Amino acid sequence: STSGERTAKAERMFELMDGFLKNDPLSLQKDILDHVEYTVARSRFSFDDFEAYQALSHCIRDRLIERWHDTQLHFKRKDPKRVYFLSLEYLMGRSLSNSIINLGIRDQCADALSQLGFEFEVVAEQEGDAALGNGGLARLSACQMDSLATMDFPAWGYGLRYQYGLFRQVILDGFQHEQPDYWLNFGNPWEIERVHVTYPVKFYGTVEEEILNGEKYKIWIPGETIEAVAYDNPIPGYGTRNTITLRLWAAKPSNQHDMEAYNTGDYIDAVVNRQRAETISSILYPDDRSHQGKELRLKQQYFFVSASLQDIIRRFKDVHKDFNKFPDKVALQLNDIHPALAIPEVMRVFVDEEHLGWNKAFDLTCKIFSFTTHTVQAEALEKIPVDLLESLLPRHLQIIYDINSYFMEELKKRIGLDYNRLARMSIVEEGAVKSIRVANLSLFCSHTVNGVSKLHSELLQTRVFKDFYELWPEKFQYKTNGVTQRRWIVVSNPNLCALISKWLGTESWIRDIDLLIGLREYATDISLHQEWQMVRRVNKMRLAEYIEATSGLKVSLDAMFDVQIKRIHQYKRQLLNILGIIHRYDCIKNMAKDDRRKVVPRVCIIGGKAAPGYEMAKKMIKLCHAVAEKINNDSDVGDLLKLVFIPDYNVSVAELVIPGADLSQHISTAGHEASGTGSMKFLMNGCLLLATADGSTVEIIEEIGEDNMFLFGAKVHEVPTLREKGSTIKVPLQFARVVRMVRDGYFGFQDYFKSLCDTVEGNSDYYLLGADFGSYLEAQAAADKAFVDQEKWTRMSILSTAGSGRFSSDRTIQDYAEKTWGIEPCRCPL
Ligand code: F58
Repeated sequence: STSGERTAKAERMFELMDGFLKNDPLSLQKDILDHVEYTVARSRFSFDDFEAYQALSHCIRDRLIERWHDTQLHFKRKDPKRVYFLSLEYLMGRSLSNSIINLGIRDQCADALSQLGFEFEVVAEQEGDAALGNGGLARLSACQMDSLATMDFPAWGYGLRYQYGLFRQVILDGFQHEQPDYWLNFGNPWEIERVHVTYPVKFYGTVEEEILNGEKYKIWIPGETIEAVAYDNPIPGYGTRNTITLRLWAAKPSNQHDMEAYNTGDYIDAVVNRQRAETISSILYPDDRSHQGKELRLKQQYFFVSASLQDIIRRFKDVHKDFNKFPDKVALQLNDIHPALAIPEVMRVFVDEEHLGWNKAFDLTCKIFSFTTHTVQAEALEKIPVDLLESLLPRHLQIIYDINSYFMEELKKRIGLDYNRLARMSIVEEGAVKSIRVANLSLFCSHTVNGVSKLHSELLQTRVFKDFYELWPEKFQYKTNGVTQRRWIVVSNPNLCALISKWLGTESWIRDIDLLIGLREYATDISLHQEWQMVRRVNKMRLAEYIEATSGLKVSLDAMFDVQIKRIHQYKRQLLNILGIIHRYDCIKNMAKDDRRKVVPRVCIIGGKAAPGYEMAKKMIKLCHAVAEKINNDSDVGDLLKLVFIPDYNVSVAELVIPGADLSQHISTAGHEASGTGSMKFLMNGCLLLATADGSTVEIIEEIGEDNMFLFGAKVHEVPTLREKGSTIKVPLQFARVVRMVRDGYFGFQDYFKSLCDTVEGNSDYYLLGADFGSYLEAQAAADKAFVDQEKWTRMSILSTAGSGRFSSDRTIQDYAEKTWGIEPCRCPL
């Protein structure tokens, strides 16, 4: 069309546009009712809470889309350097409340609903969790997306759109059972399907050579092609118009028809085969330890990496003619080593498709990648069997070999012919099963490797990646994790949020967390104390109601609510907690009746999922139930001690439990928790911590001081010596006694618990439960003592919140932006 026609068309478009969607309660009501009729297809005269949730979500979605379009257009015009965050896991939880709060229209929505006869909280409860991840790493990604949007960074998240999220945990007779989480059953208003944003992803096949203009090139002739379809999830920032994209890929059968199959007449088989393609993005692996050598897992990794890179390179090429500026425009962040196939894939595209030549391609590659590791366990570092890689991605294996030869040459220049060390550092591991060490590949090809806490980084430098650190110390950084205060205070603890804003005289801390420190000034103010206690009690009430609804158990609000919620792991030592509870029970039983009056009442709350194949973790869950059964039904004990296992722990459950906790436990054996982020959420909410000096706790101590928490246990440097001592360590008598109670069948299931008891006795006590038991009990006693003094407890609680600013993901992201990615804010004008 001519330019005159185009202008006329644009003018007409403007005429037809009503302006932006309005956010006053009346406009919202109209929009909700429209969505009830036209999206949900119900009558505006009769719809229920769930339908109200659907309609409201669509209203919010419309508003998100407006801002998202503006933001994307703004980024396009400005063409800033962008960060692309590659992660196989995101634990987003619910989106409605979070979006409404970030859009700044919480009160308007609540008003609109209430005039229609609905209650906001009840409507928000209708939403299910998006649980596309396992634990800490995945929730961290979600917090970081929120911070990236809020701080106006030009960022994209990429991941997989699993059809089955993390399994639902069902407890039957005290045992964990896993049920599939088919979370898309009721539709997902928070995603936008981009039917036209699709890329072919190839697998299998052979590598051949071709000659082009006298040069030899490798070409990969794939054996299978699967289509990746984009689903965009807009992520709104708080206090800004910026709304960024989390793009998740779903696998669909490719449109390239296999004529052969159709011609032979086996139509049904051909269609069924195509349908199988979808399995690639169907299931999240529920193991949060390691995944080794599974073909489907490898396919998932490559599928999402390949689609994301095609998308990223296409976006770059829309604007730039050659690749010289690639590192100035693109930062690729590998969230752990699971997306590390991005490295050989970028090399393949540069060398085989863009014909940049090996040296230039490698130079560019090394400038764009950074990675963050989330573990201390060397055994969690992924290895890919060469056989598997060779069949699935033959060209990538060649590229990795080429990178490794170059790496070995470089190494020899630095360290000479130290063959042991060369073998240790090599990307290719020889041995019974020849395999690729993904961590070594990532270390060599990334410009930066980050740990997730100061202590974690020290362990990486001195143990896990020592060889690499000695040669390339400049690559090593750390960014202590953080969590977003938007979700973990504003959404989940609205009363505390209002109280903080009242005393600080501003809501600015929601964007500028450093202001929280201002609460320190009022830590001894009696009127703040009263209001603080009131807020905490209301939260405890909410939690007590939930406990009663899920387990039938009535708990006293005067008791200390003592919580440990996280994935179940031996190193996280839920068993230490349970043995401590048995000890407490035993003490109460053996006390004279009169003395029982001195006991500080407790409600012990444990929650978490065990990986389906993790036997010891499953036994801990059963033990918790067996002990609870005994204690909760013992009339000698009454309200002095209760034990509750909260089933199906997830993000939404955490939002309810954390604000209601008085004390929370973070009790991993020192040197095992890379960071830990649960502790940060509790800290923000004024819950006191009972913890070992592990992961980020070390830095929490720096912020709030040892006096404001209950610290115990062996320090990192003491752990190796204690392990060497093994059974010669003097273990407290009480420890032997409680383990014996379990062994002797005091809680039933004697045979079943035997192997669990074996893991904590004598030389087998790898996680040092026995060695730490004495100081654990002392810390518990100190917590009891402090709890009786409510003034002291409240002061400690206020100081915890006041000191939590350093643990906001806003600070983490600011650090990444400056020190690792080299990106700057790009704020969309209002
Ligand atoms: C967790 N790792 C760390 N890994 O355990 C925790 O200390 C840290 O705070 C958190 O990351 C965030 O940095 C973690 O969650 C996994 O879930 C992996 C999933 C895939 C396989 C290997 C473990």
